[in-house]
Amino acid sequence: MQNSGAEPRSDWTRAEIAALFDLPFGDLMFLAQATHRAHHTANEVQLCTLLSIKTGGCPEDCGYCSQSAKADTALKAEKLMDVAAVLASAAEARAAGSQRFCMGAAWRNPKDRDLPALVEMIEGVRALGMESCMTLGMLTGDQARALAAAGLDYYNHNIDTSPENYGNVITTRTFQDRLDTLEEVRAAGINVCCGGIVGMGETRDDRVGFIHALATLAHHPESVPINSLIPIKGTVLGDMLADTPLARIDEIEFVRTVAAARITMPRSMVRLSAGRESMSDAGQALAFMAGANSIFTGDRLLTTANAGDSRDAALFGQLGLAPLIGDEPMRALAAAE
Ligand code: SAM
Ligand code: DTB
Ligand code: SF4
Repeated sequence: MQNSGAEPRSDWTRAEIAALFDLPFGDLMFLAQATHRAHHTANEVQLCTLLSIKTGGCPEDCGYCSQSAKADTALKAEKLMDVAAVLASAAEARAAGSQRFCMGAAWRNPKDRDLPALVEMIEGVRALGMESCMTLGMLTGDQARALAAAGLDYYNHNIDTSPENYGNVITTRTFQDRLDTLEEVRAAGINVCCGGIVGMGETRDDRVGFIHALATLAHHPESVPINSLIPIKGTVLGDMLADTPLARIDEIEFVRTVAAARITMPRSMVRLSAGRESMSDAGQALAFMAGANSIFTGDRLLTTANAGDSRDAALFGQLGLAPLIGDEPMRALAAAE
């Protein structure tokens, strides 16, 4: 196992990752916990909050997403929110203890004319003492540099699944398009948040390929969100899984994926992301034991319900988990209050 001083490996083979998935569950959890404790403070979980700053009407055809114009959902397309409303929502999230504010837009890519408002949002979130994160679709190098200059801390851009399965989920862009934007984000000096979804009817081998693609990036993403598909009526995958409920992923297999992310990307924050609302408390507890150390808080994700603060507070109490207070400015703010 790697110790916290060594550079994390980027030379994982698919066979090695498949072997992790194949371990007896107890052995996999033991390895994941040991890795977790060598690199992170045990029992601390980072709290992040999401806001959809531009909802619906997206030209991409991601099979899981309620916001695709191709999905037959009741969601109506909205315009980019006002800066003041976004910052009011960020202040609320901060008051509820959240450390990071993640702003998501249903775009294939932002237009340059949107940048001034996005810059104000980033500056405003940072002025509240929170980390800023955005997910806006594909970026050009110039756009990434403009967001970096505004102080954007993280950019979320998921690879979602294995390279082989990508075309079964999304046809309006390629896996390589995703990697290109990730490179622009990294080159601009913004921290990378990149993960994906399990439970889309993919194979175990696809889950291995998904973790392999992340763990072999030259520089591991600082944040790795692992989403469990929320099957939304009117989306391709939501409707497909409604017809074949047995295709839904079981919690143990989900937890194996979290553990594989933890072991192969030891320094990254692994986020137990979408899907917590329908997960059992025991399933979430196993995911934390497998090395997940970040969640989305609050009642909503982007367009769907989240577990909610009161259920989370009860679970944290039951499991002895505490919110992670991240960097020095956040610690100073917390101490001053
Ligand atoms: N439009 C931007 C993009 O796709 O890069 C950002 C927003 S998009 C909603 C962010 C991520 O949310 C997706 O990459 C996917 O991993 C996750 N997501 C979207 N719908 C989901 C669902 N129904 N269940 C689980 N995860 C979902
Ligand atoms: C990520 O990996 N998960 C978040 C965030 N990045 C942007 C989004 C989850 C969305 C779940 C479905 C919805 O609420 O529309
Ligand atoms: Fe658009 Fe993002 Fe939804 Fe895909 S996941 S349809 S890019 S909002």
